[in-house]
Amino acid sequence: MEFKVKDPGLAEEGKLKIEWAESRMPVLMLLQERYLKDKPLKGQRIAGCLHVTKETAVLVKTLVTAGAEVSWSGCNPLSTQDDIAAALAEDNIPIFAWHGMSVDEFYWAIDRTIDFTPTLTLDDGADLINTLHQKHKDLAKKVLGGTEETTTGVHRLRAMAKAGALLYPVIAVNDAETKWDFDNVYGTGQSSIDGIIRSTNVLLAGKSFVVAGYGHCGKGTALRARGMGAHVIITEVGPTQALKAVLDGFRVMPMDEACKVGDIFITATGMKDIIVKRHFERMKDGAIVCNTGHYDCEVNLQDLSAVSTKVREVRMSNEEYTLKNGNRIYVLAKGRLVNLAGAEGHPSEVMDMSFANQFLSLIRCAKDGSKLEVKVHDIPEEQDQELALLKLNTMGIKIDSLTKDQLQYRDDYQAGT
Ligand code: 3DD
Repeated sequence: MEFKVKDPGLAEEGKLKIEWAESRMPVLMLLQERYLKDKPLKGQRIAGCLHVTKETAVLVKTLVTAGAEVSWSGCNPLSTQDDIAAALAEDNIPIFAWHGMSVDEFYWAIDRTIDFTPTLTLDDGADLINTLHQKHKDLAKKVLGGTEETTTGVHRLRAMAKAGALLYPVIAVNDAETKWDFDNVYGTGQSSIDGIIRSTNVLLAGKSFVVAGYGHCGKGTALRARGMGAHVIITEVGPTQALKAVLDGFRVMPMDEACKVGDIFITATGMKDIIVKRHFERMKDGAIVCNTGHYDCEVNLQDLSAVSTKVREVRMSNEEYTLKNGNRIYVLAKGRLVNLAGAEGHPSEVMDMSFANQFLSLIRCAKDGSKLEVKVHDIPEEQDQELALLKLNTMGIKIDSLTKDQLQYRDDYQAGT
């Protein structure tokens, strides 16, 4: 079977959205052109496990343009845009992804991309790499290298490497500054609000908006919610993160207090059981609860079901739980990442740099994979600076540069007051 998507008839719609993304991803398009002739990925077979969105489609087309053969699955059962999947299938990409997959179907799709016997892997959350290592060790040993897109995935891979379980080198794309300091902050900030608004259309201004976790994603979401006039409350377990939130002007309190005052709750921690039974039982009637972390473990829906008498879908990606105490709580995107399961994910402009890092990292794996140490590698600092400069150029923004004299001064440790 060369592909499995929800409806191949959606391809035309998907193609238009992909064109839209291409027009707003100038860095990736520049790199596509730069490597068109040399085709550095020629002979490479790339298995990808990453949200199927219009931006991902541009990355897939870039990999193919650089000579790779590609097989693809989504990295979340609810984040696939079916029209994009149809467009990729029409472009003869072996893609196995549709919105609303079961967990079994999700792993069935990953297995299809492994059947493709990849030489490189591209992952978002490490489910592909983990499946390869758990179930196909023989194939994993033939992989030259891989890349990992997200914070949670990099954590998992660093733990695997520490346990000596990693079988090939992986590049932590998430840890590139031109990824985490843009995608995680500005991307998640905007796309999470987008997901909440598409699923509820509530007014954010004046609402008590509780953000669990003040990491890059939580910080970006808190900033955007404040910009929409919400009264933002932060919950945290990290003293320094909590202190930053206080000094950034946000109220900080434990979830046990925030649950009583919040109108809207969003988790962005990467940790499980952030909102649990005792919180649901003390929430206001009509509270809205969602998550923007990679996995759906942050909002404990088993706990919510245990204190509810009924559940019904009241609008797309929005389920109303009626509690035994008579209150109603609205859960968005079934507790999965609301920005992708409830909307279209981050805007193209910010995915432009995330995916430029993916592309350059896969080229590095193809070229040096066999020589790279089997561990989690960081992106070179020069790549970050080059991509940021490229991005500025595409925005028509010029910056200063140090003179020879200043460069000398910078490195002259004897220069004092
Ligand atoms: N992610 C968010 N928006 C996305 C989009 N438009 N296309 C593909 C993936 C997208 C997830 C990324 O933010 C990934 O970097 C992450 O999960 O950290």
